[in-house]
Amino acid sequence: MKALLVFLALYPATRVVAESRPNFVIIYTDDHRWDAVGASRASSIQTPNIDRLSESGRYFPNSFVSLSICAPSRASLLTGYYGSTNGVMDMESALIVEDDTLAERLAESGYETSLFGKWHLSSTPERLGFAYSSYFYGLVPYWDVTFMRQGEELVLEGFVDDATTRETMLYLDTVRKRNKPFFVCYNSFAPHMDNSFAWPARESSLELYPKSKLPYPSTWEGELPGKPPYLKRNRPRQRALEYGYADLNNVLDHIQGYYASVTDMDAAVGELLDYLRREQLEDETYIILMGDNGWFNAEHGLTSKVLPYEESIRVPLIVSGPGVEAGVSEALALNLDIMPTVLELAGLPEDDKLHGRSLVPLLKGESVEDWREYIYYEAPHPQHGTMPLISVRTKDWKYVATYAEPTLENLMFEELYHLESDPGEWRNLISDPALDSKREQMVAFLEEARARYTNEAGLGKRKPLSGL
Ligand SMILES: [Ca+2]
Repeated sequence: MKALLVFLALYPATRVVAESRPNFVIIYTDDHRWDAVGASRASSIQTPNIDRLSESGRYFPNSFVSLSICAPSRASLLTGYYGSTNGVMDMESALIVEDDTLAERLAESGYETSLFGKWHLSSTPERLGFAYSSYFYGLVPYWDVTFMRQGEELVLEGFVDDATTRETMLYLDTVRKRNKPFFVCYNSFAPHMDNSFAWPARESSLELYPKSKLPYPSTWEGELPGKPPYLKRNRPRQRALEYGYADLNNVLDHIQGYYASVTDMDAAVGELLDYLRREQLEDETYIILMGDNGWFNAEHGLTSKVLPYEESIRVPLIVSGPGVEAGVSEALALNLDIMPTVLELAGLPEDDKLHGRSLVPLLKGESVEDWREYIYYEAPHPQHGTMPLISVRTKDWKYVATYAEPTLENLMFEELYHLESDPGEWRNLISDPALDSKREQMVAFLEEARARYTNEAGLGKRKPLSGL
């Protein structure tokens, strides 16, 4: 016994663990649509730094979020649950799960946990498991933003994502000397619109995208055939008209600003990637880059997000790190998969209540025969002018059900798209009698997902987290 005590004194548990456990850096980019990375080969966007990550890591071109808006997407990332279980289905709600967040589980097992940049939950980083944080809440300017660093306000000069990178590197300089593994959440702000609803990107980045050469969606005039009629008069379209989308020149201004802001964000991410390489942390660190939601750049004449179309719900996802086989995985991935993936890579217990699935076999380049056949998307609470809706998307098809009430009763409108032949979702095939069996299959998926992922499926007792 005495010998054991001496051993434990010499080798504290966290020290032993540190030598075998990897670090994590999650880069959660804001309003970053799937085709706004070079790896997508779907646009002329320039993201040379994120491209480096995709070349050395695994790129998931078919990645989605569970609800395409800031707070719910982040709540699902941190809890591993859909919003209808964790309670966050709009921008104001509080988390209601009592289960530990991803950050709490890692902190309890000896990880140094931290969060930098944008925060958009009604709690604080500290309360949800981040021991260190330097952040700002919600909507801010692009330049000279006031951060809250460990409870103290300070204005950080320059472009907001550059400031987030500097704060992250400052912290890593210190924490990596503690001989404990670290878990960093780096949340960009760009390419989210700034607090004046513009994209004040660097002039040098704007010049990369001359408007005369920018592609634009052929549906920018917003005729909305086959879409729920309410969309013509509600916010996603009305806001677009306020932005001047009746004039193509204004649409191009927005696409240019969005692209340039992505490039500015990419440069800030590149500084962080350079640091990790320079400090020889790459070989022991998993880097996971994902968008929190997408963004309509006038597709269907719309702006913003939440709606279940590709530009809104589909996001970039790239994972690099030890043992990750470089390449592309076509599997349908979700933001809900991040938590089980990190738990497995950190050697922590599997939690079969979580709604996502570990990507680890896919990261190794293995094929997984029983991988999910569809992703489920839910936006039951009206927000940003949307009606309650839920959707399922397989590799080739999408079905959308829009309802009159948040309880998802009184079905108002159905949509069915064949994504393989109609990736822009222009032709609603719901009335095609030849596709009745396809509709039935998609509705069956939808009902299966509702039963599995809503709170009625049973998480046991739930209560609001204290202090929210
Ligand atoms: Ca967002």
